[in-house]
Amino acid sequence: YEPDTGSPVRVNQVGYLTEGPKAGTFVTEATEALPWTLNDAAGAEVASGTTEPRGVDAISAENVHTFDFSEVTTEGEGYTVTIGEETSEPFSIGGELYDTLRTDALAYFYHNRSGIEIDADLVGEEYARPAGHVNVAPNQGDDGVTCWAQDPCDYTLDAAGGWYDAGDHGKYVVNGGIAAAQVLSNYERTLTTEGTGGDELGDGALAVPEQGNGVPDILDEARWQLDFLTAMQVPAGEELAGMAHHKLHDAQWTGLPLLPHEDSQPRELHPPSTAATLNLAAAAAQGARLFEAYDADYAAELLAAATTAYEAARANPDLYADPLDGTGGGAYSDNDVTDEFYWAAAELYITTGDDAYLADVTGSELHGDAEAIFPPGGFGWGSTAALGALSLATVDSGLSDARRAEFRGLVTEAADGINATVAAGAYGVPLPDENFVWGSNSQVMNNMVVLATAHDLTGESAYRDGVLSGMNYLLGQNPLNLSYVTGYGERYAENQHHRHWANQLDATLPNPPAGSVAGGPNANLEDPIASDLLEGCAPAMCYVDHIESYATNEVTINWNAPLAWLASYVDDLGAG
Ligand code: 9MR
Repeated sequence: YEPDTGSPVRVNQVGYLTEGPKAGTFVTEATEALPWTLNDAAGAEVASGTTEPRGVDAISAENVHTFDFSEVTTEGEGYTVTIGEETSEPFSIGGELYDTLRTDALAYFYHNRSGIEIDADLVGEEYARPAGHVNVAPNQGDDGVTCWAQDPCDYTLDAAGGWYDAGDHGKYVVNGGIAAAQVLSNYERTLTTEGTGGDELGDGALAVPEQGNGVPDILDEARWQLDFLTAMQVPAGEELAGMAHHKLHDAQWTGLPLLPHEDSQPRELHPPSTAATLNLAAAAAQGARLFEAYDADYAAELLAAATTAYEAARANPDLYADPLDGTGGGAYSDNDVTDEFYWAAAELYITTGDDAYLADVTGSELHGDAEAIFPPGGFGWGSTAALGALSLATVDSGLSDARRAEFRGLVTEAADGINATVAAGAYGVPLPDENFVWGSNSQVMNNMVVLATAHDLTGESAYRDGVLSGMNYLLGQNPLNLSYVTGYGERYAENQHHRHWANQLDATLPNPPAGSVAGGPNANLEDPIASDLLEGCAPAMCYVDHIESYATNEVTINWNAPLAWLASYVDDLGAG
């Protein structure tokens, strides 16, 4: 298998912000510097320079050069870069490059809602579908879901609603919680950062059924998931009351293609876990403070769920999900919950001002350890402390100035480390070479969130530049010359692993909608297609745009959530 990598001149195929850095990569055998030209849409040369040879690049195992045309600030479309006989894909220079990405990346969540009809008026005929898992045959509903036969309970839960995790129809609390939190943070950033906000995420901004209810649409979207998360709690009076069931999914993996309402498998709750419980506590605590202004009763319900969950987790601090419980749904097992405790305590402290929660943060073995809180390979569902530190650094709370400065210092220290990684590689990826794992694009994006937050906090342009370098990588300046975001760029991923965005298998079904980000290169080749086709691949080339390659090409809520956060950030930059 030889991937079609097109032109060796690699650029961000969407484009470059007028006021930002502008760099690309060229794949060549040549070792000496080469002349490049930037051409406008009519083919006229508007700038020129010489490349910088960078040697053999570790993530592609190819000899590469870089080029930089940051000095060009003339806005336009259809620019190309030419080096010798080779010409890049066309791209724009402008300020308004990311306004549609902001809403497209968020639309992903409505598309993947469970328990509600997806309305053609909101998404178009192609993507409309009946409600999934609401107890209409052949579905079994999530409104009366029973416990797994291997770990029975004597209650059922009404856990209808929420977002489907990914290409599968499972609903998981661990990554469901971080996804909800990052959607909430996308909104919360508009409250804490100057030059953001306006109506871009407000009521009427998104294609959701709650438009016009007086609540910002992004909060309506988050609520759909928060309601599911809180519904996963073990009822009062039961053993483990207040703990959250780890996940809910089909008894067996379902095949592709399959629309949610056509799934006939039994749905089952899997045992509670400390990680899920703390994830719920953190997300619900954050939701409580953001809903306060719109629905105080709901905010109180969320806070009650969060505090109950936190107490339950303290009483059951080591209930780990079974790593072997991976039939019909992913395991999401995690045997270290110090980071979840840190995150939940941080969010509860910000929302309540109760010093006992702050003491849990500062008493954590993670406290002050930038590398443990912000692992260089990026935070994620198994490493959530960063979310707490980012909130403590950015959101107004009862913290003293000195304490606040400590958390800000953690963020900038982490961001400096990430920027060193950006500078070291010819593709400017904010991810160490050894971290091209399952969902690598989300690791890249979460590192970009750290950089962007450092920029929000300090105004230092180097942090902004690191984010934009990551954007370039995601949108085409990479060893595959491919944009990982559907509908963005000239050559983009469009066969992501998904049960009903399955056009590759059934021409009557759609491709993923614009704004869906693929998991990305995974050097561990953890699915049959990847191991068949990609053996021996260099890390950033271990990817195939094939629907069956779930380990390189899936989509999930916890990957689109940072994409949407970043889309807001870069869209705000362009407007500024
Ligand atoms: O995102 C998860 C990744 O970090 C793990 O390495 C992988 C294997 O355990 O599972 C990923 O999560 C998948 C989940 O288990 C099932 N739904 C799809 C998720 C994304 O591929």
